[in-house]
Amino acid sequence: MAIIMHVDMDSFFAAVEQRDNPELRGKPVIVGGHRDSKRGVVSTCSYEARKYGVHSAMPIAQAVKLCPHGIFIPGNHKKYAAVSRQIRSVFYEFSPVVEIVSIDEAFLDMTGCEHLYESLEDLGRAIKRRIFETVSLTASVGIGPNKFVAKLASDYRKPDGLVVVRPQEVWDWLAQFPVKKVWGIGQKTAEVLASWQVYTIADLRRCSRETLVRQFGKQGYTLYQLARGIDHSPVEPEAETKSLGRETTFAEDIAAMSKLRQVLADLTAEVGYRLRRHGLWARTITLKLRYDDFTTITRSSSLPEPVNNDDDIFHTAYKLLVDNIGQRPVRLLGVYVSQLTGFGQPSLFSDPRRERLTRLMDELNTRHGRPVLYKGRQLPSDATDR
Ligand code: TTP
Ligand code: MG
Repeated sequence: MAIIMHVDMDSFFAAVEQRDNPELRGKPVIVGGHRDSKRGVVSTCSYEARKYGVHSAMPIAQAVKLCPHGIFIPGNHKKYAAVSRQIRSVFYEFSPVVEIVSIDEAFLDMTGCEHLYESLEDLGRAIKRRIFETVSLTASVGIGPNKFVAKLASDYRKPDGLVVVRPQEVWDWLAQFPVKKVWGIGQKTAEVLASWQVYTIADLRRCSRETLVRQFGKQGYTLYQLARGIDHSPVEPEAETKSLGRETTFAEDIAAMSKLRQVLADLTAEVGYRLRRHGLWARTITLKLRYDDFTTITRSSSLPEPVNNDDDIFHTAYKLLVDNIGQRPVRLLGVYVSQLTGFGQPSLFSDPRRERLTRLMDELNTRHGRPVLYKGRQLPSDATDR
């Protein structure tokens, strides 16, 4: 039986601020912008601020209304990234199989290591203690037979929580949760389920597999399994990433090169961002094309040096596109990168300003949890006239 641990830091950015400024401790601290910031959004806030209804992704202006006496801080992403690296090094003390999910969160596959600890509770206490010794911050830990259960468990007693769910407890424990907590259930799916009077995981178990598949397709089957606590998804360690990529199927086939170029720019921006987030460089760029008659081709180009800059990936992929497009409309376009290494360097010829710009874009996009800055080539070609 697998043993999966999920670790998630408590109110991460805000906790770092409270750690470094003792006068902020016990106070409602809101990170994301100054209180007069017109366009800022809340990155996170201390648990003291959550009592007032403030939460991540809320406009700062709204947070000011809910919590007028809050302490508003723009935040220091560089510092949080440095703390994140320290926490990661603790994860690797416990297991080599670590999947970094975000700046403050990871899954650790602990299968086979349980005998090193008196109990699973002991294991959880040990990692919490090591994290606290290393960065003086609290984390919440969930331990269960799979990723889905472990993640719910770490969230269950936040902050400073430790929850162990044993295989024989999974069925009863899961029943209470609202369906929104199930991976892949967003607003839309939740609305369909609500129209069936399905609100909790216990309710969801009353839906037959056939009903769920008919309504939601392949995802319906996943829901059926997750409702029963079944999740075989592996913990995917960083170093084993062999390739990554992104593809998109168009609602209508596209023939216009200008439109394909723009889509390609979007795809490469996302692939580049993911590469850099994982600290990886790629030697090989692959373009995938599916034509209107469903013939699919992939064409690759290997570079003399590993790259992870959007521009390098884009120019290589764009050349492949130009060389292979032919006359037929395109149904699917994809970009993949492979031959990944954990180290590389900006090429000798690259412009340091470009590297700085990339870092700035990544930082902003990470802070907002979605792309907020674009390159010109990602805009529709008619938008450049406006
Ligand atoms: P989370 O783990 O989602 O939140 P948290 O650690 O602040 O609080 P919790 O105790 O509930 O885990 O995200 C980690 C950090 O990522 C968070 O401190 C700030 C950043 N973040 C954003 O910048 N924007 C967002 O919308 C979210 C959700 C997080
Ligand atoms: Mg967190």
